[in-house]
Amino acid sequence: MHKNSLKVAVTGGAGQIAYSLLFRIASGEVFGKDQPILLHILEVPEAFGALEGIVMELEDCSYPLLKQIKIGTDPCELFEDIDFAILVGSKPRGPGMERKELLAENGKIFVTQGKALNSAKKHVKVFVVGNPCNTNCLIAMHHAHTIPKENFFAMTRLDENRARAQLAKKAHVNVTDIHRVCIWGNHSSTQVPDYYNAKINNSPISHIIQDQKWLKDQFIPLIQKRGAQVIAARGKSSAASAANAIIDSLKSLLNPTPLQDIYSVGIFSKNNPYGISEELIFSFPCRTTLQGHIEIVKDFTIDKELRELIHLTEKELLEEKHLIHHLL
Ligand code: NAX
Repeated sequence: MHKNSLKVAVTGGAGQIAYSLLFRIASGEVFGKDQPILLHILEVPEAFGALEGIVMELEDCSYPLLKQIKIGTDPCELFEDIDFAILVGSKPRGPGMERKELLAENGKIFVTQGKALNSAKKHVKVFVVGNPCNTNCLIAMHHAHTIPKENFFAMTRLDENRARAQLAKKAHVNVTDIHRVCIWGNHSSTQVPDYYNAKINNSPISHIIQDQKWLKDQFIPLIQKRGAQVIAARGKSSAASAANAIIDSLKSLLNPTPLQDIYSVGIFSKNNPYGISEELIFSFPCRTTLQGHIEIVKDFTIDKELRELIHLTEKELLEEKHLIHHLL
């Protein structure tokens, strides 16, 4: 039964991102209109009631490709034999909680889930969204001994999409005219949204956007602080745009990248061509080849200014790694 179905696990199923994400996955938007899907949704016991309501809604959509929904609280059970793991669930920062505590608390989740991933299919792709996503991804990767390290990814696509949108708005062009926008490093306020290498059609951004002051002084902090601005305005963190970025990321990982473009994703930094410390999950410009291989794009120019910014985000990731070293 369901022989050719894809098993897709999503954690944090009763959370706000999942509420936008699950329905789009079930509709066939990511894996194709002929691809049957089995959804495995993980939650903590306290949120199980709400999750049952979401399962009812998924059923009520009557999606032809959604063949089965399995819910549970045990990752070992839900990750068995899966093809994709989308790890969204994690704890929000509590009142007065220090970053170190948040890292340790969420880190523990990814130790357990990393170990549970050993029962997934060996080709499983693991996409981590729950924050701090780069370091959580590193922890999960470390504990999933049976899964190749290159199958682990952390999401920086929402930051890339934000950067594309703001550049398009400033240049009065469509977002589809903007290419090669990379987010380097950590999904945090030290991330480096790179306009130096970005293009509007085939021209460097700085040839089209004449306002150099805006590019230099406003664009980068605008993107770095966009998440905080959404929280300030909405009272909640980005959810629909985050789910949209997950969908975009999965499509990019699965399909050949157009020649003139790249996408940003946190990926294992071993043997990277930019001299970044190895053994991190670091966001680079990436592409998927025609053969389905995911590789770091090598031809980005890193001038002194960009190098300094990249160094700061790399330093932060090394500090995060140090703070959770007991979990590795
Ligand atoms: P919510 O708090 O709405 O949902 C999180 C859900 O995860 C809750 O239902 C909770 O019960 C569940 N959960 C907690 N521990 C779990 C565990 N061990 N196993 C399974 N489920 C568990 O948060 P939401 O807004 O959906 O955000 C989820 C995560 O995404 C957060 O960590 C958030 O910081 C992160 N984000 C990451 C982004 C990125 O670009 N990488 C952007 C959006 C978002 O901020």
